[in-house]
Amino acid sequence: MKKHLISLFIAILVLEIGISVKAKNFDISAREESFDIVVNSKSGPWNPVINNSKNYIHKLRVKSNGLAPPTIVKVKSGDNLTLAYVFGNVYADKEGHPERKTDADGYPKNMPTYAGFLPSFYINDRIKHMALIGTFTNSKGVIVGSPFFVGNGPTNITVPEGSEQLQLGINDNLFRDNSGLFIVKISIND
Ligand SMILES: [Ca+2]
Repeated sequence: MKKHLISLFIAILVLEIGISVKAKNFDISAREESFDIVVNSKSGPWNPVINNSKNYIHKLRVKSNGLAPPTIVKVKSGDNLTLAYVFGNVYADKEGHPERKTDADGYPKNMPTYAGFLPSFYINDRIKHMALIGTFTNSKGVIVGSPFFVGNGPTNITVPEGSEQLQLGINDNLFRDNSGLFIVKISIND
């Protein structure tokens, strides 16, 4: 319970002081058993410039898109991770509108999206809008293996060879109108 209160405090802090659009880097080299991280609704799951073959930002919307970097967690290949949604909601647009609110599984029905591909286009088109997505990358942010659906989880996954980062973000393609965040628990070698 105490941990959840701390997470809630962090979430409120992030919302209040507006640092939410900045990348947050978490170093788990201390090998803690588990910890909670924040994934902001404006974070894409990978950098679409570095990974241009998996671009999800329409070329006419690059400058005004509002895309923020993913939440980045340093990892070690061979580690077994469990990712689980703890709490929080995000809105694709229209903040506060009940139909635009979802947890990390994404919208329960197909809702209209804006021009361009969603990140899920490169994984599985059935992944829902605003769902939580993960990918492993090398130290420069180049995708290793395939990005994957995380959702509410829990999702178990082994860090593949050659990857040094887990990146987490949202399945959307226009980020400036998003709001909210997810708190996600990461357990390592549990
Ligand atoms: Ca949006």
